[in-house]
Amino acid sequence: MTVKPKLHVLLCAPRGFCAGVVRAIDAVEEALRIHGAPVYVRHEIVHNKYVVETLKSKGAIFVEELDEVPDTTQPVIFSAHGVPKSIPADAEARNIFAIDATCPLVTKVHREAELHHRQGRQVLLVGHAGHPEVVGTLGQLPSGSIILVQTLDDIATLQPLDENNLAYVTQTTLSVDDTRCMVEALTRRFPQIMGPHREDICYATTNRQEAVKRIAPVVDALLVVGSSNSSNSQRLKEVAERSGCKLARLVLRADDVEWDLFANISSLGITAGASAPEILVEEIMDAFAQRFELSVETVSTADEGVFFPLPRELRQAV
Ligand code: 0O3
Ligand code: SF4
Repeated sequence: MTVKPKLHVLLCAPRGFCAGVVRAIDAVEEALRIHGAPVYVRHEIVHNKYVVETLKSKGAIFVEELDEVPDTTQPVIFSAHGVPKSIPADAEARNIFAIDATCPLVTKVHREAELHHRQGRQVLLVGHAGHPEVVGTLGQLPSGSIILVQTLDDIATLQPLDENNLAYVTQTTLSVDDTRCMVEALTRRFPQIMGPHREDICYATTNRQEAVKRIAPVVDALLVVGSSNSSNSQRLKEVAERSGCKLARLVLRADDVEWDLFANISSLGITAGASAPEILVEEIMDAFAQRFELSVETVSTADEGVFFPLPRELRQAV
C-alpha cells in the first residue's frame, strides 16, 4: 500500500455563496415551483456554470437578451448583477412578467448614482468595462451621464464638466486595496467629490478578500473555487498572489485542478467566490483526499448573518 503525502488544508471562512447569490438562485427555483417550467433567465443568474446547468436541468432557459424570449406569460428573471433601466422598460412594453433578482446591494449603488444625478452631480463609476454589473449601473442614467474610470491613468486624464460637482460609485466586487487607491486618487484630484462612506464594495467581497489575506501568506498554494467570468472570484486569486502566495489558481471544479502543480505542496488554502456552491468545494476536497492524507482547519475571519428576502413578485405569490 502506498503512503499518501500529508497535506494541511486551511479553509477560508467566510467563502462561497453570499446573500445576494442565495436570493437570486432561490428566485429561479421559487419561480419554477410556482409557475412551472420554463422560466426564462436573462444572463447567467450568477457567474457559475454548475449553478446554471443545475437550473437548466430544472427547466430554466438562459438567454443573453430579452429579444431571445418568445411571447410568453412565463416569468423572465433578471440576473443578480443588475440590468440597465431600458431592460425592465422593454419587458413592460412587451407585457413580459419580469422578476428582478438584482442583489439589493447592487440596487443600492443604482439608487446612489440616480440620487447624485438628480442633485446635479456628474457621476463617476469605478469598475471594469463590459462587466454586466457595470453595464447595469451605467444604464441607470441617460446615456453618457456616467463616466467609467478603470485606472489611475483614467483619473489623471479625466476632464469633468465641473470638478467641484462630482460624485463616484463603484462596482461591488472590486479589489478592496485597488479601489482604496482609486478613491484616494479621486479625492486628491477632486477634493469636493462625494461618495459612499468608503466605497460600494459589498460585505461579502470584503470578507472573502480578508480571509484570503490571512491564509495566503502561510500556505504553499491556494485554490479559489469559482468561474473564470466571476469578477469577485478573480479578485480573490489576485489577492492571494499579492499576499505572497506563489501558486494561486481559480478552478471551477475538481476536473480543472492541474495536479502536477500541486504534487510537492504540504499546505493548501481553499476559498470560494460568492457564486460558487459549497458542493464544488467538497468535490475538490474529496479529489485532494484521494491523493493526500488531509488535515483540515477552518480559519474564520468574519461572521455573516446576512439574508435578503425574495424579490417582491415572488413574495406576493407565496
Ligand atoms: O460580479 P461577479 O462577476 O463577481 O458575479 P458572480 O460571480 O455571479 O457573483 C455574484 C456577485 C454579483 C451578482 C454582483 O455583485
Ligand atoms: Fe450582492 Fe455582494 Fe453578493 Fe454581489 S457579491 S450579489 S453585491 S452580496
